[in-house]
Amino acid sequence: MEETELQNILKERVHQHLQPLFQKYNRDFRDLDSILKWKPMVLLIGNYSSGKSTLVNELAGVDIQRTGQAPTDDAFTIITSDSEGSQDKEIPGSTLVNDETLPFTQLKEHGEQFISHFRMKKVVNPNLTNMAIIDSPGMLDSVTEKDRGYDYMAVISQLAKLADLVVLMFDPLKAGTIKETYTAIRDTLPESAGEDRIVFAMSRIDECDSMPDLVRSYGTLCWNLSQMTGRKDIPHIHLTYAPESNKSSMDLSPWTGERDELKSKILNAPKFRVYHILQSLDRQVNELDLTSQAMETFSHKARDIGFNTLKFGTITAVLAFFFTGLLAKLFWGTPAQSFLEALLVGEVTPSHLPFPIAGVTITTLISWLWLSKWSFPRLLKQYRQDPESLVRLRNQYDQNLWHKVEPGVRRLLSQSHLTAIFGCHRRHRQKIRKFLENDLKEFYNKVR
Ligand SMILES: Nc1nc2c(ncn2[C@@H]2O[C@H](COP(=O)(O)OP(=O)(O)OP(=O)(O)O)[C@@H](O)[C@H]2O)c(=O)[nH]1
Ligand SMILES: [Mg+2]
Repeated sequence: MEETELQNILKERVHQHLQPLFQKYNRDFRDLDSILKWKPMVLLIGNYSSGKSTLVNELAGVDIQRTGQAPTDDAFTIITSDSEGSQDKEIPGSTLVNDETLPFTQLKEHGEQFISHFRMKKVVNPNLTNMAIIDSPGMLDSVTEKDRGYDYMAVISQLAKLADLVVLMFDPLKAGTIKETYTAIRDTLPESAGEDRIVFAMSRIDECDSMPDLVRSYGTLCWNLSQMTGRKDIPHIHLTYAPESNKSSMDLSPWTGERDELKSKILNAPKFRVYHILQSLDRQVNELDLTSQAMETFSHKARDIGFNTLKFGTITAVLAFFFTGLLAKLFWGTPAQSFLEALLVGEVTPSHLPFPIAGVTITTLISWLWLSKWSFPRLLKQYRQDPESLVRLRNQYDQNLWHKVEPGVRRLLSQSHLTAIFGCHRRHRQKIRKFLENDLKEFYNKVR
């Protein structure tokens, strides 16, 4: 089955079965919704002047992006082609963030400054009909978020979540020493893109004077990467150069294939699309499952205390019905004949009923107050302080998921009322489990 067809089926199922449950548990559906929309994407990020736009132009087949030494481009540009073959069409950020059919509506929150640095350019290129490449402003050392006027790292993070492949580009002159690159690798990317979706490249290797110079640059980048990622193994770094800019006197033939390999990885990104959606779904639906598990346990505990109060309340109400009149007679001498005495001699009249009815009303009221003002609030307080005891965390994966969902569960608990007793979380949870165990597996098998 074709990827686009699979994506459409997935989209329909997710909207039909999961969206209402995301809403029910107050979970943000927008990330999932965004990646189900539109076409596959590749995000190009990295140091300024590392050759991102040069690579984009090569892939697009036209010089659509401005290139130059020094930080050249300060915009996020989506390059794509459409089936109508519209060319040289530039769509401004304000249109992109307001178009519900595109996955960029969430970016609106970054404000005017960002929107004016966001655009889409259409080219005519069959390779880009079913995908888009996002060229980004180069990472710098000196700017602060304030200088850019928007939260650059947050934008990178959101785009990396959407992208099926993130290409991180370096160059030999600044082999990983840029502050923003450091932040991206250390904090931003691990949150938004799995390791398997990140590709590392060092371009402009033709600018190395000699082989020892290249080896030194490569070594520096490896060292810096290991410091930033905390990984012991060094990921594959594509050493590449733009053939038309080649200034080297060295023999670069051993690396001629690397640029082709990088380009083919980028152009093959649509193949990872469904897998990327499934990975996101897997994580988010498991988070939803953990949330519903916590709420199911809470409802269960609330039902337990509700049931106990009902049991105790019923017994005391029955006792109160028979004995209130007798007790009143013993303590206050009224009524002259209690309901129980009248019952034993078989002479019950309506005049014997006020005391039993009063007894039942008072015990019912006390039971209700006990439940609503004491035992339920106490239960709520206990789990608000320790929501983790509502779930069973079997392994590190569950622990990580819990870390993400805990604030949401706390919020749900703080909005909980006595009606939690009637919560039908078990049914919701069954639906979620069914999606994880049947639908998701079925799709994984299809893309395998
Ligand atoms: N020698 C050489 N020059 C290159 C190579 N790739 C790009 N350049 C040149 O390096 C300069 C920077 O390239 P860009 O493609 O503009 O780099 P960028 O990463 O898009 O830069 P910003 O948009 O400013 O972040 C340009 O003058 C390119 O012509 C290469 O492989 N070798
Ligand atoms: Mg550029």
